[in-house]
Amino acid sequence: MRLRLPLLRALLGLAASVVTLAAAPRPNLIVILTDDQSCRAVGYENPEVLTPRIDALARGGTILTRAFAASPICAASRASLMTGLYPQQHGLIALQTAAFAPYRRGGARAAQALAVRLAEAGYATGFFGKSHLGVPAEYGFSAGREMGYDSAPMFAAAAEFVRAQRAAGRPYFLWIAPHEPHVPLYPEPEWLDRYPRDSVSLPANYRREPTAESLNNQGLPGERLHRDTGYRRNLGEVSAGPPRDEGTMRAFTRAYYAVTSRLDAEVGRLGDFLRKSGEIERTVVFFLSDNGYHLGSHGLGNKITMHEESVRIPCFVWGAGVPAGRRSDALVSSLDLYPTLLELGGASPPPTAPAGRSLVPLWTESLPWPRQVVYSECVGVGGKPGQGHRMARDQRWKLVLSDADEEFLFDLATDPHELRNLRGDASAASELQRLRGELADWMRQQRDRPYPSTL
Ligand SMILES: [Ca+2]
Repeated sequence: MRLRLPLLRALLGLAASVVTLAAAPRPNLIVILTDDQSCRAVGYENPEVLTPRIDALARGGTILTRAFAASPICAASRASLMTGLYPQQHGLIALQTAAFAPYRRGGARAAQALAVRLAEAGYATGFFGKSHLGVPAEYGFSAGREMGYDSAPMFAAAAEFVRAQRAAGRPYFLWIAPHEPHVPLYPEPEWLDRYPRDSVSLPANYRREPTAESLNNQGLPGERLHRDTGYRRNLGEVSAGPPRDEGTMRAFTRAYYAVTSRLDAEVGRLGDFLRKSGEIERTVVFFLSDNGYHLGSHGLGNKITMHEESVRIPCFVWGAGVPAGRRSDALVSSLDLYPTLLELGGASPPPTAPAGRSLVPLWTESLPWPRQVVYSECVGVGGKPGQGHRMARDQRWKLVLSDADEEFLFDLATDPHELRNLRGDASAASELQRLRGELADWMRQQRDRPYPSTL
């Protein structure tokens, strides 16, 4: 009998650890994904825009100041969030929603879908807002629906979903995707009036229209200068695309900020509910945008380019276990959301390894964040591969390669507005070589076209 005691103890110990694991609290997971929100449209980066509620939530958590979209275009970016893969891996390289079919119910890659993974891990799943990937129920969400431009009923339905899951005692994964501040911009007077006419400033790199460099090609042949003039339906018929004089650009930005403030009130209402109900103590909230927005920088509207204004996104994390009042300048990709949520939710690994890395160590460990270079791509605008740009960016330098075989190298420490291409500058030759190597390796992994040998 004595001989068996250690075995018994070991078994008891094992049983206890299994019980501990099973009882470990898993947080509820909420993602608030805004649409086309520039980093100029969060008050914690730009005091000119009034987002007091978003700012308060951000300061109550950890702000990720160097977060980048895997692709600065709506559907490709959203498909990356839902699959954990770069566009050239998942196949939805621009806006062609049909390319997401393999990730829908019955599709060959359906098990990769984020909501499917978390549902398998025991989470109730809910989706409220803009999908751009088809019906959310077909890619793993069991509650909610695609909803229109009015974010008030969207946030109300999301709060109702939270109440129902609380009552049922189930952990939940909630995705809220408001349309603001995507065009068309029609702010009500109560929001517009908060911004005195001509009060908004223009970016330091504002231009009336873009230069002809391929860097500023927004991807659609023949539409380089007028990518989104189809969106003249904004307040006062102001165009979202160039050319725009200073007055027009200010009027557009004013409307854009006003709808952002309207959204801010809804986000704040949800934040109040989570805090006052105590729900936030067992919930982690991620706030991010699917891409940035030009707002006249480089003479552009829209996004789609590898400029900072287009590819860098507002992003913060708030809630259970996340330190308050912190800013991190770690290089983060929107692709990191997927493995982060799987880790927090205790989900099993997906069929295809995610391209990002879990952000949890950013707030649980004091180790240095290992990523030295972050990548983004937008190579399929117009529905065809081979039109566009890809980027390798480290903490200081950015290299962009266009499909016209042009390279652009920026020193963000001395040129944060990306106005001087140092590609031919001898003093930056070693940086060019280094980032070329990084980008060429990454392009091989993505099965992108080969790095041009002539460069
Ligand atoms: Ca978008």
